[in-house]
Formats: sequence, structure tokens, C-alpha cells
Amino acid sequence: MRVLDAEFTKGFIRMCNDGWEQGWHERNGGNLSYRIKDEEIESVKDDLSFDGEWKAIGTCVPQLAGEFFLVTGSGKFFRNVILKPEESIGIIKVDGSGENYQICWGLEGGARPTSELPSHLMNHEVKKRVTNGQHRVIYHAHTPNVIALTFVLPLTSEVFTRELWEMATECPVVFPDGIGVVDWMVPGGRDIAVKTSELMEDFNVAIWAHHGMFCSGEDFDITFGLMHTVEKSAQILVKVMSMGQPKRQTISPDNFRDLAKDFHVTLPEKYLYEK
Ligand code: 2HA
Ligand code: ZN
Repeated sequence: MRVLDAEFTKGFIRMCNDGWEQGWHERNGGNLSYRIKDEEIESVKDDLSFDGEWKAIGTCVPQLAGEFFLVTGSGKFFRNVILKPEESIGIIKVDGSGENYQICWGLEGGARPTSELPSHLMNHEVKKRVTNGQHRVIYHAHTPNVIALTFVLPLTSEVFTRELWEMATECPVVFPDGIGVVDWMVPGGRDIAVKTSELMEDFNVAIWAHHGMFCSGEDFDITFGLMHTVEKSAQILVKVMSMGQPKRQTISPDNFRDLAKDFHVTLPEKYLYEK
């Protein structure tokens, strides 16, 4: 089968386009990666090449040795993925040491994988371990309302989790583990990748202050839905904070505890503080 005919490729391209339509991917902003299943890579193997040059990832991910990823390209525009997938996205293979990658399909015309490859792969490495291989998607987007909040809220997991939970009843059910926050850092390198992947031990969402968000999930629907839910909640919070008066009523810590019981989720007490 051709890579472009595979369901995982179609799902990946659709997600890129959905993110573009949400307004989260100005210019070349944001990136997406998918850890391809064995049977999926097997189904497209005749369309792959294995003579590409090995290049440094920029970090070390030994637990991903031999894995294949579908990734967006560095400098590529999400807007163009649906029109020119062979140039905008590609399949890479990680070598046996976890330090190098090889392009096996796509990224035509000399393109390279996303500039955030170290963060993507280090997040994948953590998530593969802590979810027993269930999580396969890492998504980075420039979500305007979450970014706006990083200028006015304290940059702590406690505050972001609680404030965003309060904005929509579904939130604690969708992200019961809460949200991690990374202070402003230079993007693209190993340092921010290390910091983000540490948070991915505990969270499926990490906010990069004044930059955007990373989400992790099992599949495209779950991961896109998570990004969408957090950003929509942030949008509501921005509206509430913009109305020039304090909240008159809200969802209380006891309301959250009742919700947790009925929806069978565990909500850590550290987020249910009295204000
Ligand atoms: O331009 O989003 O963080 C891609 C990015 C870098
Ligand atoms: Zn970014």
C-alpha cells in the first residue's frame, strides 16, 4: 500500500488540517508526530526507502530504538499539509542507539523533521513507558487563549489546572491528571525537551509559557480533542476575566468531588484547594 493511502496517514493529515482551521498554526507554527504501529508500517513497507542518511536527533531516546514515526516537517506550514503531504510530512526511523534518525518516506525536496523533534521523541519515550505503549500521538500547537493566560496567571500546575477545570464541567473528566507548565524557555532544543518530558510522566498536557501547548494521547481523535478542550476552556476563562467583574458563582471543590464520584475519575486534592 502507498503511504498516502494508509488510514494512519489520512488521520494525520486530517488532524493537521483541523488544527489549521482552528487557527492554531500560523505560518509554520506547531508540529505533530505519530508513533506508527508495527502492522501499519508493515502495510506500507514497499513505499519506504532505507538508504537515507542517518542524522542526529539532538537527544537520546533508546526506548524508541527501531520505531517509526510520521512527523511534520521543519518550517512546513500546516495549511499546506493537505495539499502537499509528500513535501510537508514524512516517515522517519530511529536507529538502534536512539540517537539518529533516517527519512524513509516524504519530506521531499530536502526537508527535515520538525524543529521540535527532541521534545516530540522524548515525550513519546516517556508516554510509551508510562502508558504501556498506549499513547502514540504528540501534538504541539500555538493556542491563543492558553498563551494569553500565561501572561496573567501564575505559571503553576495548581493554578492552571484548577482555573481551567472550573471553566467547563467536562474538563476534570477529560484531563483529570491536570496540566503541567513550563516557564519560558528557548524552543527547539534538548533542554526544553527534558523539562517537557519530565512533566509528561504525570500529565497529558504541558503548557509552554508564551508559546503554546503539548498534548499526548492514544490516537488522533483523543489528542486533538484534548487540545481542543483545554483551549476552549482557556477561551472561556479569557472571556470571564475580560468582563471586568469577579466570578459571581463557579464550580466548587465539593462540586468537583461529587463529579469525580459519578464519573469515576480521581481528582488530586492538591487542585481542590480553598481560594
Ligand atoms: O515552528 O512551533 O515551536 C514550529 C514551532 C516551534
Ligand atoms: Zn511552537
